[in-house]
Amino acid sequence: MGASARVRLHGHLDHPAELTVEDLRALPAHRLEVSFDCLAEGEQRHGYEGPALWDVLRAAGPRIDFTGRKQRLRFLLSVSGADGHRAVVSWAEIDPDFAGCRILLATSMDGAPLDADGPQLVVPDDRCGARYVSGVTAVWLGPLAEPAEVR
Ligand SMILES: Nc1nc2c(c(=O)[nH]1)N[C@H]1C(S)=C(S)[C@@H](COP(=O)(O)O)O[C@H]1N2
Ligand SMILES: [Mo]
Repeated sequence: MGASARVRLHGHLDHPAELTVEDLRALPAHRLEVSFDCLAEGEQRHGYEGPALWDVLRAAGPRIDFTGRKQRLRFLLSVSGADGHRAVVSWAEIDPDFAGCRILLATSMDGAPLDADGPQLVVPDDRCGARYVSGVTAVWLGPLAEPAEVR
């Protein structure tokens, strides 16, 4: 890993960007103490600090029609880690008009900065730790296409 990992924000955005962890610190930071269950390691407890994924995306200008409330419901985020681990978050999960979950892109874990490794997705409402994608390299925003009809 280099001295400063970068996160690529891409997809349906007016301002796609490549952000360092330091860039993420320009947004309002939240602190969360969380616990989650790992299938392999059992219960884990960590303290995270970083911006809300919602604020990161809003700053990148999502190409979503916000005039009504229905148009945004087909959008999702794909969050990728450096090792290929990947998880989907639906737009409605982070949108305050819907679930409004306080999902973060953490810039530090247990007080240790994540500049070299890249930020970590923090999903405090998840019981399981598998969506806590670490070493995030990319966040893609886009609509889910109409699922193919089952024949
Ligand atoms: N990039 C990446 N992130 C990942 C994983 C992974 O394999 N790759 N495993 C997940 C799983 S299964 C768990 S339980 C948590 C464990 O986080 P911790 O090791 O910081 O406690 O990380 C998650 N984040
Ligand atoms: Mo896990």
